[in-house]
Amino acid sequence: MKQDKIFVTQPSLPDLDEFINSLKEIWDSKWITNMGKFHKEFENQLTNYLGVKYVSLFANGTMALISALQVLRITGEVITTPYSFVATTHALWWNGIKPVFVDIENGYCNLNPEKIEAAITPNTTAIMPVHIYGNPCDVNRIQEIADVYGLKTIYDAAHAFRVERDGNSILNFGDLSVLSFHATKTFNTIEGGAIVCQDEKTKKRIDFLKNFGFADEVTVVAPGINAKMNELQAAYGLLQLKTFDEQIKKREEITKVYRDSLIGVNGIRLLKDIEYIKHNYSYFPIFIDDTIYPISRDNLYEKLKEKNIFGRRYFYPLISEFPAYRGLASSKPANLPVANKIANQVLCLPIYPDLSVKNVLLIIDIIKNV
Ligand code: T4K
Repeated sequence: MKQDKIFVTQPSLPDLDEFINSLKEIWDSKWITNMGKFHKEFENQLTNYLGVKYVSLFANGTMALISALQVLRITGEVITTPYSFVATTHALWWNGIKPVFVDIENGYCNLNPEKIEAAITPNTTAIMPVHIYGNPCDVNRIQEIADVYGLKTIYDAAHAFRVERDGNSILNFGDLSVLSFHATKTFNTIEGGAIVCQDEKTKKRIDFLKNFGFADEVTVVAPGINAKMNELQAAYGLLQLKTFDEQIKKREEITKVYRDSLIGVNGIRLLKDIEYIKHNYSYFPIFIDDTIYPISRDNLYEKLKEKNIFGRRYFYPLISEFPAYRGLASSKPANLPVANKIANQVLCLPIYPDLSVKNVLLIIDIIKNV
């Protein structure tokens, strides 16, 4: 009998009866969007849960990224990573900003701070790194560079929900951090996102911008957009918060099984575990060196697929390889040797709270016995 399909991820959903109760309340009130009761409550609870100063909810992560650049009036050129989901760079393009790709470091696949300065020009206004797979960037070094050159820092923290460094939320670094609550993320509100900021004035500007620029009924202070999270998403998110710690525990258990079994397998590299990081175990990437491992990354990807196991090559191809961006000088493979190597080696294995250990062991068995 063929194995049921196992995808790279599967969303955890809140208890249906509890959600129906919330829906009944929304139905009775007839207040379904525009910063209602659930929106306010979800923002408050998230702010506490994440240990941050201000949270502003969005309809999705991409609208939050696009808006974050507007909030800080970023223009010209922005230094960013080619090793991410396309939305990171698309957000720049939608703002008429030129992305300047800088290579990543081998250890955690994050933007390499040592390569940033060489890419700065008089047009550079900001750095937009990504905490890829939820592993924190070198935030201190990046901030040092930003301070010297007078640049803003906007973190794409789509993967970094609840990640902490030395007991402090990683979202507290940089000018702004942007979260995604898409169905495929560790924390989901079906679609959804948020901007985390550090002061009240900025929070106000974010809230104006996500609501057409309205400051009150008759005052529009900026050319804003409609990027609000609705009441159904917010009610769903509130319920998710109740079970999130449990969900993370299950992810941690799965990570441990993968790590214990795959560490030391010839030709497979895992990301290093760091003690002072509180992880969210959002992804489990492995990196295949096919000069040592018996088959190529793509062959392993196909072999798993034959067995109904759908890993994903996040993040291949590099963003810099897509038609919209490949003509840029910074997209040249010679400028991005590490990113090119990693993109050709990576395979993200299935990980989600309801994935059984039996199925994890099955995946491991296939990988070890190709
Ligand atoms: N920045 C970064 C660094 C990001 O990773 C993302 C999103 C963003 C920004 C933008 O945030 P949002 O605007 O999306 O909030 C997925 C997601 O669509 C995308 O949100 C995510 N990154 C990216 C890494 O992955 P796909 O094209 O791989 O998704 P899809 O539909 O193939 O789903 C993957 C697997 O998940 C499926 O094979 C099965 C499972 N799945 C998916 C959905 C949608 C389910 O079981 N249920 C579902 O409802 O992009």
